[in-house]
Amino acid sequence: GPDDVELMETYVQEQSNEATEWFGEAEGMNVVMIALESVQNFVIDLDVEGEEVTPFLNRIKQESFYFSNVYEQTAQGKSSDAEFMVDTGLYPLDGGAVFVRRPENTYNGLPEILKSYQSNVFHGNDETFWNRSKMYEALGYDHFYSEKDYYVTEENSVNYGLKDHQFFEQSISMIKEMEIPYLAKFITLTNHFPFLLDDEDQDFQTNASSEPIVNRYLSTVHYLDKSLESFFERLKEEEMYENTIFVLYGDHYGISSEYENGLNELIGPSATPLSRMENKRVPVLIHIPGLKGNTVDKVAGQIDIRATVLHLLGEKTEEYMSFGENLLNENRKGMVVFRNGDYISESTMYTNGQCYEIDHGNQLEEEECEAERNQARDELHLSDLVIKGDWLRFKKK
Ligand code: GP9
Repeated sequence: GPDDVELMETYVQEQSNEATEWFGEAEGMNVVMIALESVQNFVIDLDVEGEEVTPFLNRIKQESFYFSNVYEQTAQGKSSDAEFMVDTGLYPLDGGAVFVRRPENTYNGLPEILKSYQSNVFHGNDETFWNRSKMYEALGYDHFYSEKDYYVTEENSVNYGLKDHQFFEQSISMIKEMEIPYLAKFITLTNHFPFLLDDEDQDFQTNASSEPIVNRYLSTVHYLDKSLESFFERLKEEEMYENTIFVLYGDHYGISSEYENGLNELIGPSATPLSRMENKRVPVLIHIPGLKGNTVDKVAGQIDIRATVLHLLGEKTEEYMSFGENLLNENRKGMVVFRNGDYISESTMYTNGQCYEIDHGNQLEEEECEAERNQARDELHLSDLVIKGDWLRFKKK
């Protein structure tokens, strides 16, 4: 009830929300969010047989805030869990997808916080996938452009649906319809397991790995990177690039542990608990035209994206319940909680029932991880209470 809400508020205020020189840097700007389907961080700056896998991302990160040490925290809801964290700053559920199980809740979603913004979502798959159309209403989105709003044919589709390049191209006229300022969220699709591409879209083929899935993954990541490049070019042509803050994030792994050996052939070294953990990293970039940005290497999670974006937009994050921290605050603690209760911090991590030190990778006594494990448990428990009890209905802003 309302008392519990107060408890949660106290918790939220304890999170570090210090001012930084970047507070309000993007105030009033349009927000373009792009979910990068299955993009893991290892592809960034990766060179395969003399060719960059993601030349566009590698270049744009030089003029962006690039968060190089962000761990994905999704659970069974995969892509939808990533969206959920970005929009609400809450953890996904431990079983099932929160998008499917809790579409009737009140959430202080990003679209609700950004009251003066028109907020639309763009995605080339069916609107019922992950129960998106229902959940977007709960999150406060004004409109959802899904498969039925695009021109989709056999030729311009692959795997789950509309090819990314077409998806972005056709979205241009839809963005033009939006009132300024807007929040436009794009969810890409082509780089999805089992990573299929038509011959005409192939311009990065490799046998660098003995695992075909890994090779195909590199091709579809490269295709996504190229689609992003054309999207940015088109936005510039249409004068929709300036005055916009771009938020790009990888949603979850593409190469599951099953294909890990094929991955290690490319990125080495042979699998250790830490390197296996590091495979959970996804790229997060925030690009504001004309701003240099910088690279932030401190440990972070997807749950922190929302607080960081709100900070740049000049919104005081401590007013909103969230488990995220502003990633631009150098004094933040830097700890990532995973849905199964594992965690990683700057100094230690807990995974597969073992506590480890980060610097040397050696195993530690259980107690060395106990304080953080308790914190992880508390955060997950509080987040579950908020969702399962629909607490935010008491706090509608
Ligand atoms: C489907 C797409 C993929 O529309 O977002 O979802 P995933 O399988 O990656 O969770």
